Amino acid sequence: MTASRISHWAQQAFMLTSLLANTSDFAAVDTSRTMAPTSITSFQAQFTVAPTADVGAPLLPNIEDPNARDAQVECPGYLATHLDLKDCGFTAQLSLLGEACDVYGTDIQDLVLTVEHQAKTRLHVNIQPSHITPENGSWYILNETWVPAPQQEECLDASDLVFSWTNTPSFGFNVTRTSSQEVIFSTDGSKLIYENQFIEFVTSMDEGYNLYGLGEVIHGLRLQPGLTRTIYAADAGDPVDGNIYGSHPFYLETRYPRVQGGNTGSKDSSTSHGVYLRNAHAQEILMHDTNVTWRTLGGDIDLYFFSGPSQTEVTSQYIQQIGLPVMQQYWTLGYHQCRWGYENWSMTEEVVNNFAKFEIPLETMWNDIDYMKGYRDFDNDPIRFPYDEGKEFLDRLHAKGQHYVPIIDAAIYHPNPWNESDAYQVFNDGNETGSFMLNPDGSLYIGQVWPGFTVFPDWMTMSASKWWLQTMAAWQMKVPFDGLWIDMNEVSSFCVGSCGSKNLSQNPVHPAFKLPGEPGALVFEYPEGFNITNATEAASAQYGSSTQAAAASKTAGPSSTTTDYLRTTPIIGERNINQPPYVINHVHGDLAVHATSPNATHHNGVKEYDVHNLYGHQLLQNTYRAMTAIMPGKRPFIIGRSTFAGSGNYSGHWGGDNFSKFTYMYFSIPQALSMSLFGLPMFGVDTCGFGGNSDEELCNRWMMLSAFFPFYRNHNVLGAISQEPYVWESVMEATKVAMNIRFQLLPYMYTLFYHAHTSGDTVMRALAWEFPKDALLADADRQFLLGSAILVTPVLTQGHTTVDGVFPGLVEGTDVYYDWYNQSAMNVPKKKNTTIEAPLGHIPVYVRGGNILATQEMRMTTREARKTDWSLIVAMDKDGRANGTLYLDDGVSIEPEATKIVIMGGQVAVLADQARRNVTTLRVDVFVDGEFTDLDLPLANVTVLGVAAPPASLQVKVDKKNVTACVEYCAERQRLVISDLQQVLDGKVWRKNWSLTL
Ligand code: MIG
Repeated sequence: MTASRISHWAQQAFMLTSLLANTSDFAAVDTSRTMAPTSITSFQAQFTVAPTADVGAPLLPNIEDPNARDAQVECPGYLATHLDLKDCGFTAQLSLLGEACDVYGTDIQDLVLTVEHQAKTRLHVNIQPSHITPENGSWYILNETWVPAPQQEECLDASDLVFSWTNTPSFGFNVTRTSSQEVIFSTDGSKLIYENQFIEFVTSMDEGYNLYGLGEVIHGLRLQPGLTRTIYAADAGDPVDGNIYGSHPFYLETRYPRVQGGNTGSKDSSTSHGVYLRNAHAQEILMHDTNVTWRTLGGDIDLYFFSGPSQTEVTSQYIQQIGLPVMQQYWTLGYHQCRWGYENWSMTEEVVNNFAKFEIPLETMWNDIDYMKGYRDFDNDPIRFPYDEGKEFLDRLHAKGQHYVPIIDAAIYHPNPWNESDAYQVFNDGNETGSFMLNPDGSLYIGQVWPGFTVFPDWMTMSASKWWLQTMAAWQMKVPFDGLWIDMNEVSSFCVGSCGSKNLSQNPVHPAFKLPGEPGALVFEYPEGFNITNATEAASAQYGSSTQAAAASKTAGPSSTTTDYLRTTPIIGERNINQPPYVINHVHGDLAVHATSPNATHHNGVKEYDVHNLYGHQLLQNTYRAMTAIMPGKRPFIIGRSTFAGSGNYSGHWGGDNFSKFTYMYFSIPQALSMSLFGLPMFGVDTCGFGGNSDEELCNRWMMLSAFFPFYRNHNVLGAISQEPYVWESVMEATKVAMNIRFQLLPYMYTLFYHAHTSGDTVMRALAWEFPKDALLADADRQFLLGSAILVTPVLTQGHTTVDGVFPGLVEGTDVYYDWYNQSAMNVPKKKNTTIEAPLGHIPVYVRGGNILATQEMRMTTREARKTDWSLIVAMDKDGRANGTLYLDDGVSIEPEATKIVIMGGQVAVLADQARRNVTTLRVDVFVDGEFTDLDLPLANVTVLGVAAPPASLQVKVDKKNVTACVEYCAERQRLVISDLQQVLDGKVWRKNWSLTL
């Protein structure tokens, strides 16, 4: 494995993960502790696929191969000639500067370089073969239909990014940001390698560089030298540092000014830029101490540079090009309950009822693959999830303002042609319309997933889109869902190649591994420290763990010294797409393992090899289109697993199969912050953990932490002990405390989504992005901000009752913070890192001075919460000022009939009264723009934080007229509360502009 800074515990987690991966995606069940019965669907009489079906060729990843050829040493590089000036840039020819090296493919003699100054802050550099013909044709150049290409905008003389190049010793180029006189990208002194199955370019970096992005990966926010980022969509249960579900070939680099004697307290901001390689092939980015080496297995070099110069600007420049995040419906910000193992309608409804009984808000109930008949999409199990019973349940759910989201898998069951009772109309419809992927010989590509042997929709045909829409629309009539959860879209297949082609008579087959809960399945682990916090339970669980360890060591495989690895020698002019000569460090080894194989063929002739990373994205696009047709005018709510650059334009995302470990609770923060960079703000992870059993302490901490993530869902693997928030009393109490804050912040979160949706702002933010001068925050990822106003500092370690955190700008005197709970300003600590009391059940949350939050109250659903009175929290900055924005609309429509933007400003001033005592005057101004009126509810109270002296008068005035209200000043907390305001403004707070003075 690649060395990384992530310490000991993370590496252990990785070992755990890879061991579990050997037994499929999840661990197994200790039946003695199972609270939720496992799925009833029986496989007993079925044919079980041999485990060898999912074993590929033995391959040694290139980065671990001591004998790997080094293209930089062996290859000649290129020479640029025939410069041709264009309106906003130029083109040139690149020709091979010597004999071909053909290291991992066939060298291309002639290339075309195109440079375009697309906008003041964006430069486009493209290199591709000069002749692309079907004969030499190994290039799949990414089609703009699938992934939009940023376009030429204004043609400016003075662009911020300048391209320069050299031919000595071979072609290399620099990108310089003129405003800061910085070279932000430089391939100078390295060689360009361009082969049919291997492209390499190298950019030099300053030591200690700060690089972010290049997802999807389970890693700290800042990526360190030594790490190799492999990008190849994989159904893999969150292995640390490995390639997982999504593909985001984009990075943000931040440079801090060098200051004598340390970096903190610089007067100057850091500068940041972004680099996007618009390429969907398997990629590997090697992070070395002083360079970053980028490799890809095909396509072209299609680079976009974003000049920033702040992190915030880079992100929005990038997100605006790949596609702005979809606006979410308001209710999607409510709480979601899910698990694998809610095995029938009544069990599902019982969970809903439990939430009501324990008075815990529940917005949305989810079902996993349990609801399906034999794991077939769009087909409910007639006994456990019949349609009529479901309709009645969903009617009751909807009447209470709650929602329903079921799972949909990517693969479609292929019925057994020799068994009439196995018929499956969804398959027939898709098959008749040519909607499924093929083998190179034109026959159906048949892999294997949960239902047995399956086919895979071909998103490169229009017929698949149509079939998907019609099938989904028909099913929605039977199961009136409100959103969809898209799983397995990497696209996952449990066997190598078209393994079902000759075996359909065996269908439905059982997967090669045991499902959790089946006899012989492995035993679940517990979170770190479980043996301390749950001594009795731990003793009885111990037998299980040792069984698991024994089983795991058996599956660990032969040691690397004895393995004969397959090495592919490139054949000139030919591509070997099944075994490419360059071996990426793929978590599943062979590209064909646990996914459709690279030779799976689309109806337009394109091979999966060239578009594998797009499969998930295209499925999300098609689901979005289908949902807009089924529910016209409504914003589709989709949570998808495999994503590509731009998927946020259609969908949200969850973190995939994490584990019930404190380690994974920590990783949820950097994963979320990376998703912010990728334009996927609707993100959250399986709260309390997916794989393994959770426990009271972990679930308590996690339910509180996730309350501050945009997507808030508790989800659990089949067979693990229950982990709904009411399972443990302390977890329930903690959940309510955190939810109470979340509900108050919902209007603020929704407003953040509006800004994300309209201008590419982020919702969850890294500290570094809000405080760009402070180099010490470059890798801060154990805390985060929600927008610019809310700082969250969670406990992420087992057994701890305090947490060390920073209050950026507090020591420096630029910022103030107010404790959410007692509303007092934080004292300035002696050192930056402050130890904060955080017993179980408490999550430290702060309001950053300078912000005004418009809040509402907690109710059991967002529908009810939206009917509650408004309040303002006015948190003053060090100069006694604050401001804020509120966005309002119907919370549902893609194009709302009316919207409203409220701008709020506040100010306090301290002056001496006649008795020479210090007194405060207050002014709050509200400006209203827009016609939306549905939420014209009363203002209840205004809480002003950071008021150093008592008010000069107790007479509140609104628009200069005296009004009746209560005024309370608490000197101890420096807090002023104006309450009982319901009668003022005719009880309609956002109807028109107003100002309040005191
Ligand atoms: O291979 O549908 O990530 O959330 O519970 C496992 C069953 C399939 C993987 C998803 C997980 C879901 C599970 N699925």
